[in-house]
Amino acid sequence: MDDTSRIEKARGLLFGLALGDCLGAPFEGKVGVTDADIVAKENATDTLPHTDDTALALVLARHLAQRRGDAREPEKFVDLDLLAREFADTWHAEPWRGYGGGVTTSFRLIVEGTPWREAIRAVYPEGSFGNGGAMRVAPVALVGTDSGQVAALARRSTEVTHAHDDALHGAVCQAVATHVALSLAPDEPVRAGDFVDSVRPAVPSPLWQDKFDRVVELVEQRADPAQAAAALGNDVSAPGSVPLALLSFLRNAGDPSAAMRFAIRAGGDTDTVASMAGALAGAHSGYATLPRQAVSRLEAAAQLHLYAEHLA
Ligand code: R7I
Ligand code: MG
Ligand code: MG
Repeated sequence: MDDTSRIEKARGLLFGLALGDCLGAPFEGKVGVTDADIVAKENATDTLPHTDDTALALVLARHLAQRRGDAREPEKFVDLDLLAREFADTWHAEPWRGYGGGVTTSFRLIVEGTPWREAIRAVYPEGSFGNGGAMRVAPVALVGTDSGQVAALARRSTEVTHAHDDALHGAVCQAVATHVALSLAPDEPVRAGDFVDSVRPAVPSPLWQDKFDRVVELVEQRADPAQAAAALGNDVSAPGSVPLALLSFLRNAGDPSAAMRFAIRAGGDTDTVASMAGALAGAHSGYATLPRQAVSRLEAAAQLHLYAEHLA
């Protein structure tokens, strides 16, 4: 891959992540959303404000852009104590961005001085299985050079807030899938079965393997958003949202806007599912394929450009 296409794909990944979040947020919990409702948001003229998903993805992108050490040494590249503090400080500065209930308590405790390992088990003693690790993880796909490195970075970036295995599996799934999407040429047809087979070894859990089987079946059946949500879930848990994002991308490969609309029409946790689908689709198809009118209105457009160049 040459430098131009690398930057184009890095921008696609980060802007896709933010755009899905911004377009999805107004539709959270709404039923009967149509393509036309979403296109109207794409074509409006006002600024597109983001939620916690983009806010924390920007923190992770900045952390990775500092390039402590080398991606082959994930323990240096992601500094757990520092990253926990950076996430908590970002929540503290703007707590109104729509954070989950569990992380809100952990972040408050961390800001007050509780060690993060203790703080993240205050609400859920087994650790949160929320999708908060997966929603922000995609930038690690830009710095890891193979699936193993990407998975290790994904786990480290997640474990400072989410200790539950399913939250970690969700983040690894989203990160490795994003890495695979980056590796495919934009004009190359995406075969769902092959794509999923590239992700499977990184997520060795029966629950997740079953979800992968269903994703491939739903692509073959040309499932609509309602069928997809019924089969895979559309909630704030990692297993109930990451597979739906993967399907939204695979059902609409080559068309990021369609992937995000599919995710939003599936309902439930629309900002997060559309954001994860947007990151996958943008990483595959590149920045130029995102709706121009909408990306220019993203609240964080300047930072997204900066980190895309740093991380590409
Ligand atoms: O995972 P997290 O950061 O939430 C991300 C979601 C995204 O949709 C964002 O857009 C934002 O809206 O929130 O935050 P957590 O608080 O760790 O988890 C989110 C939710 O998952 C919690 O508020 C709970 O409803 C649920 N949850 C659990 N419920 C019961 N038992 C997570 N873990 C558990 C659990 O162990
Ligand atoms: Mg959100
Ligand atoms: Mg959400």
